[in-house]
Amino acid sequence: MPVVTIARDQEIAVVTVDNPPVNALSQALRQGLWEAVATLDADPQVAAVVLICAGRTFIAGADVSEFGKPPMEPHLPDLVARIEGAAKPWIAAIHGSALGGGFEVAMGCRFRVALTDATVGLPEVTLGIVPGAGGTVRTPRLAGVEVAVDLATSGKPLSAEKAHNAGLIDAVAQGDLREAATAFARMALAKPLPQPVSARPVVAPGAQFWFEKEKAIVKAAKGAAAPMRALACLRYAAEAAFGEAMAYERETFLDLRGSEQADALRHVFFAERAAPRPAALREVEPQPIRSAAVVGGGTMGAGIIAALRAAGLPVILIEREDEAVTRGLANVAQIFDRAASRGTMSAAQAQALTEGVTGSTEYARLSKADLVIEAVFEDIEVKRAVFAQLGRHCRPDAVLATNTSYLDPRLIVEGLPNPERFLGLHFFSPANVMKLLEIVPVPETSARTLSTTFALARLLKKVPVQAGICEGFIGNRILKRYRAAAEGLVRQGVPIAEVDAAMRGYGFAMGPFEAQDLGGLDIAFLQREGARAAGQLVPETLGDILVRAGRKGQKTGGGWYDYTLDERRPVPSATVMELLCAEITPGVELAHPAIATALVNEMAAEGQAILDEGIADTPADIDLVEIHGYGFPRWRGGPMFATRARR
Ligand code: T1G
Repeated sequence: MPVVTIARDQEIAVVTVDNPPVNALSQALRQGLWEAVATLDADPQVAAVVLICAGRTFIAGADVSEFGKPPMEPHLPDLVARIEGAAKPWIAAIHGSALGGGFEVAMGCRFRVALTDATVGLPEVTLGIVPGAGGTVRTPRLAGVEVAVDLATSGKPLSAEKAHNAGLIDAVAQGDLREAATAFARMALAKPLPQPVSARPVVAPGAQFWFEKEKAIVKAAKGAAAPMRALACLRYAAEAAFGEAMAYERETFLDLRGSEQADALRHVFFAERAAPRPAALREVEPQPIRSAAVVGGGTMGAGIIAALRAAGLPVILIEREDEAVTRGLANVAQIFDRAASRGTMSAAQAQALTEGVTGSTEYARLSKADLVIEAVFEDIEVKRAVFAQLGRHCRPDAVLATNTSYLDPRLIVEGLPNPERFLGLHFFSPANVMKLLEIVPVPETSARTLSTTFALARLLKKVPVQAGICEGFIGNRILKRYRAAAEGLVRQGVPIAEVDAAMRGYGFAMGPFEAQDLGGLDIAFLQREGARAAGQLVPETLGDILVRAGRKGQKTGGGWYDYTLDERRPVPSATVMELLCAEITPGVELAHPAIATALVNEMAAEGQAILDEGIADTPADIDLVEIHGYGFPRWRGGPMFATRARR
């Protein structure tokens, strides 16, 4: 099957690209398009060319798997220039996503028509690179510098409607795209053609504009290099001639392509795409999930409900008493109301999502549910009582999951009829926002149940990682080691604020101590106290000393740091130093990079132990857990990737 085919609709030629799965710009595809330009230019019958794609999407970009190899002709910038310079105008007909090189090809076309549910964008910075075929040079000429800066430095795609308003596309179409684009072509031929994008003028903003963008981008990038490099390309594009700007962009692209950051981001790209479809489950058909229920309407339960609702599932909330039902429903409503007031959804959408949740105290209401997730208090007896009810009332094939983060799911499932339908589903707070989902099967869990929960993860747009059973599963087990190591540095005399600053410098949004102050020190404390009460030997941590002194974090006005009432800015605390002075032996002085290296090495060492014990399948799984559940900087690739040469 050739990747490029040509059909005719009278004077309009239709060039169809068919290179599954996402029509990535492989060498064969570039060659096919290269030849199509010559063929159609030479054909006197052809007045215009519609470029359309088969399958799920328009051209989704360069072929990421070719990035490690030497570039092969025809090079993409040359192909885009050739389409742009064709004797007949080309019209890009976009469905799915026109991303990166795909959008660059579309900008080589004289017009762009997109279906309503299509998106366009320049995601290169998310891969640690900049556009390599005119993205930063043509976008400002097409839609102005401001739009171009947002598109190329954020990497976020725009919906067809927004892209149309911004001037990135010429028309939004509904129904049959080929027909719409052909009709558009005929209409366009009746009028004088616009200039090719490269020939259009660009208005260069003043120095202040670039200064402000730089400031905002450095802050948002948290150490990622590509967004600033993209901004430099855009400035060049606004201030230099087209050809010079193209050369500068290409040079930047080739320089970044072989960088450590690009390597790390490609690793994450492929890990994220592999995670939702594990090879072992490829042949196992999931059960359909059309309705769900959540037991427990606290912060976690409400977040899970919000995630399920956002994926379109009707949800039943079960609580013990009527007041708790009311509180739980209010928690859910608040999540959607906040989203509406932030403008991420309309008030009508928020209302519809809220109304799709029904509350009840009757487990009998769950007789038809396809999936039930328990999110009640972390207490084994409370959880067992819930599953006793679920065992009585749910369909024998309904998937039943516990959202425990520390308890052993094997103890929770004891006595449940049809235990093959049971497993742990560990969401991360806030559950409607955080992408990580740890999937924790018990020995009885069937492949079908596992397959169904991976399908659920895809539906919820989560990043699923299967974890074996151990204390803390993958993520919290590494967190525990990370915190202990951070406390270890403090015991040796490294100031608390220096540890946090070092980890921020590494790319985390927060260091380990300020993060604990935000979340509260008491949860981990109570858990350690529980273990102590059960007779386990759990040494006193520095955090325990603070909690015993009433310092539980921001909510008590102080934890590792002091906080003033109206400010969340951490201030180093003399009280803390007094409380901890007996534990601290000053002496060690470490620069920020050395602190970060030491702590990341600890994370990776725990990750390696987790792999050795078979708790996680691959180093990439551990990297995904840290990136999507714990704020590990994506551009570092995760702790396993970042330390691969050292391990
Ligand atoms: N190259 C190679 N393989 C790709 C690919 C790509 N660009 N995009 C996706 N795949 C594979 C993916 O690994 C998976 O494989 C399958 O396609 C389906 O993907 C010069 C420098 C288009 C929105 O960053 O955002 O252009 O696991 O599961 O949910 O300036 O794929 O089946 O074997 O994600 O329907 C810029 C990335 C490149 C686009 C579709 N482009 N892709 O989502 O499917 S840089 C991107 C996506 C560039 C130029 C430069 C999504 C999608 P497998 P999927 P989906």
